[in-house]
Amino acid sequence: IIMMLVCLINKLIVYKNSVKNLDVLKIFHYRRRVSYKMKYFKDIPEVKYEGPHSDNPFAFKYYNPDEVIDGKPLKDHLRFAIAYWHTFCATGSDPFGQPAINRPWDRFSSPMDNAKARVEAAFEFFEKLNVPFFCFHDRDIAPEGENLRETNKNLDEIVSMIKEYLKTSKTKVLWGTANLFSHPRYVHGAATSCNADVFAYAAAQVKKALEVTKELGGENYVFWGGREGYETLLNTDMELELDNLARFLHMAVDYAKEIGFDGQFLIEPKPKEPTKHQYDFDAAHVYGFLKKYDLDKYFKLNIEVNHATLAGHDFHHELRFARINNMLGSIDANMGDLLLGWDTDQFPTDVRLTTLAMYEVIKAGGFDKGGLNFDAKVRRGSFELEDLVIGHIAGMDAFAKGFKIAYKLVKDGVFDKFIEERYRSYKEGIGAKIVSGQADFKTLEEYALNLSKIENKSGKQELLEMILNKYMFSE
Ligand code: XLS
Ligand code: NI
Ligand code: NI
Repeated sequence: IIMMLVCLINKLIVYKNSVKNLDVLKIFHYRRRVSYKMKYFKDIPEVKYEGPHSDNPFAFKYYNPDEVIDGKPLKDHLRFAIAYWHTFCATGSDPFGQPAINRPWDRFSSPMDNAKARVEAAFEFFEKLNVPFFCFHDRDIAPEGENLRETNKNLDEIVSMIKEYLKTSKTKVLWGTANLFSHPRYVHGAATSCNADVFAYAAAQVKKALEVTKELGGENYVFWGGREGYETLLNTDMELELDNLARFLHMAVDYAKEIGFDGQFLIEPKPKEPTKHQYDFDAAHVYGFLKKYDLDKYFKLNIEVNHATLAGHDFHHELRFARINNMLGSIDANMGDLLLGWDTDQFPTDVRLTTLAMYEVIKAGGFDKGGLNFDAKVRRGSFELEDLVIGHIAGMDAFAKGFKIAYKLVKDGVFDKFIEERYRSYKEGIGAKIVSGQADFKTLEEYALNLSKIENKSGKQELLEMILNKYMFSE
């Protein structure tokens, strides 16, 4: 037996030396992984609903996925998704510090082996939390190769692995997207780059990402304009860049039609970061852009909390704008720190924020293809594996609670009744004429000249905030 062992080790050494870029240990790991399947979250129990009195950090307090509200289980109202990039790829590195978070699936020297391990970890995680969706960038799931051909090959390999998992998993794809911002080729942007070769490369990348999203059954496809913006107007042809961005999006729409991808296209506004000025500044900017270029019928918006606050808006404002223009597609659920001027992507735990957000979603008739994607990451200091689970539970609970409060607010017509009364002057008399288009400047002047007194009523902001608090804390 000893002789046989020595012989085997010798053979392995010879093999190791003969295969470039591979090491024996890696082969062992890979074999073991395929046949035994490593468990990354084995110390964490499956997360279940235990109710508001539970002290268990690994239990839902407010999110009971099967609780039926308005004829639909909560899980279908909320459509939670996990963001592959933050949860499985982020390492806690920031402009001041190195990676501080060690993820056990990053255990190989080859990026492709790590990508495979990440898929295993991801599906184990989805199951632990019983979450219905996930979202991904092409580069989160598979690494870049030496050239586009090799990169696409990497992607195909991982996509077929994910497809296998999807066959038995309860978790599906909410949306896919292409990372058009990390690689140095995108230094001046992608569709808005000054370099036509980069435009072409980005187009090829989105073409592939659309194919892959379709193959994985993705319900939406997101465009977040990673570096589509500028640092200084002194070197920027803004007009050409915006025209090119529109050309790019039209090509995406055409190609989706060609391959029969019927997912919803979404644009995710953000005002700044990484560039000084991002073209997709906020919901209103994007809406104007889409209208100008005849793209509005193909796109909806993916509104992110932290991006709204970076633009100087409440999240509530962005959602309201999207809703009244029939553009509310999906939500990137996170939260910023109002004292910081950047996209901190914290887990959303502020129930007032989630209440007002779900209020808009309910008023919009709920999600169609969209959902609540946790584009959120644990803090650099929260580096333990369990923090990932806890962060998601906290976010899911906050949105579930917010949904329930908002549902009551809508059902009781609390704000609707007030608003209706506030604008009553447009229901009759001169107001009705204004609204129906029967009035013009001359008739209005005649009316105003004969007005003896104008009476206004209080806007009652404090009262409404008091009522909102009552709904939030009365359960
Ligand atoms: C970055 C964005 C990004 C998009 C997907 O700020 O939020 O994560 O959601 O590309
Ligand atoms: Ni986002
Ligand atoms: Ni963001």
